[in-house]
Amino acid sequence: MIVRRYVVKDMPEAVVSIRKELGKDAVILSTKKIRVRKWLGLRWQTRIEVTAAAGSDIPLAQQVVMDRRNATGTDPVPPVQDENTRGLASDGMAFAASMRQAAAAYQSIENKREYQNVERSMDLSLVLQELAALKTLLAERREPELTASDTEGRTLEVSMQAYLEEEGIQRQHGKRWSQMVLNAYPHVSSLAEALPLLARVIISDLAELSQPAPIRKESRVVAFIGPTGVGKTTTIAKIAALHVLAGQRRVGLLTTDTFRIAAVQQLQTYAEILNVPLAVADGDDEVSEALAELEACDLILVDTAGRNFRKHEVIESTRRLLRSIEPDEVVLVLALTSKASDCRRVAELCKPLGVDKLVFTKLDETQSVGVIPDLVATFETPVACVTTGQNVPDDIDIISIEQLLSRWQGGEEDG
Ligand SMILES: Nc1nc2c(ncn2[C@@H]2O[C@H](COP(=O)(O)OP(=O)(O)OP(=O)(O)O)[C@@H](O)[C@H]2O)c(=O)[nH]1
Ligand SMILES: [Mg+2]
Repeated sequence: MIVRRYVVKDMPEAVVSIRKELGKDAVILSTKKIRVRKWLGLRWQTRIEVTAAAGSDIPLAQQVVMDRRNATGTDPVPPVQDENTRGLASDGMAFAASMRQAAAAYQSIENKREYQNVERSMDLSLVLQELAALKTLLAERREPELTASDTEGRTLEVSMQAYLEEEGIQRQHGKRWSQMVLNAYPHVSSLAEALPLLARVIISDLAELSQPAPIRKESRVVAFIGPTGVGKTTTIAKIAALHVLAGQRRVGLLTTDTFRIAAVQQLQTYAEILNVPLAVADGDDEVSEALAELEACDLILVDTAGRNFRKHEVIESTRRLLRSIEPDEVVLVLALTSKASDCRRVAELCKPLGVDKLVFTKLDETQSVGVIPDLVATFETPVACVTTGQNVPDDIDIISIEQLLSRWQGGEEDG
């Protein structure tokens, strides 16, 4: 027989702990009110000390509660302090009431009622959490057909999915990729072991799309679109600088961002440093004229104003703008510091505009890279490059998803 002592605020709390630790057949042997010191010993608070037991060698719970006698005559339960238990378990009434309270709370979770709307004390919400955990535990135990290794596999699957979700990967992919690891590597037993395998299955699942897709040699006009402040202009400056340094192509810059004060100035500064021409188009109707100014260039990088693509009119005006630019490639720039769900939404809204490639900026400001394979898989769009800081032209990488996911193997450093 196992005997445990609990110091709790009320009986529902005790019932939850006892059930969790000693099982559903545990019995309460004694209860008594005690006073404990709180707040660095400055205040006293009343608590209930509950002694419970579990094991095959104890009699029925009710008997024990009602009699409050040692069950076997040999068990080590301390003697019940009658003067303190009065009004609690001595007549079983208060205990029964507490049990009903706990059962009602349990039931309310079971029925998935919106308990947020019901006014509850902090204590009760703690009990509810405990009960929910207990319920999950019991539900898992209720599946006799699961073998130990099945259970292990499920736990690992849950850990993998939780990890991927935390990384910014939506559930549908997380589930599929975790399952692929378990199927392909049935002997894997820990998350640490599973992470490189997850990276491996993601890369094989993405196939060609996992390779970096820099601007194609044949592309002459490349337009960059994206939400405000994600780093479009800075990325364009970095890409322009790389091509200028490579010396293979005559680079020109075109900006259509006349919305923001100093936007033209920003690109003008880079153009001057790189010694490349800059054309400005103030509206769709000026685009062809601006492109004509850059006739001598064989790579034209087009900067656009950061927009809120959640607005229908923004999607429409971007569509008109792109139609006038007639780009060979459209690159959607997203910042890794944005919420994964927001990136996903923008990609979803922009994909119909003909997005060919993705660029992810601000890798230096985050540890999470999961949104990259997530979006690549969802939109079947490869990654042109990632950027890793504010320095032009250094902070840019044309990198594969395999290299990006190597971070999951504990190789990455903070900051
Ligand atoms: N940490 C970090 N900051 C970056 C990166 N790329 C750009 N930035 C910074 O992000 C800020 C916005 O960059 P811009 O290039 O002006 O962004 P944008 O998308 O052109 O902005 P709008 O044109 O206003 O929509 C600047 O402070 C950049 O220095 C990056 O990879 N890492
Ligand atoms: Mg800009």
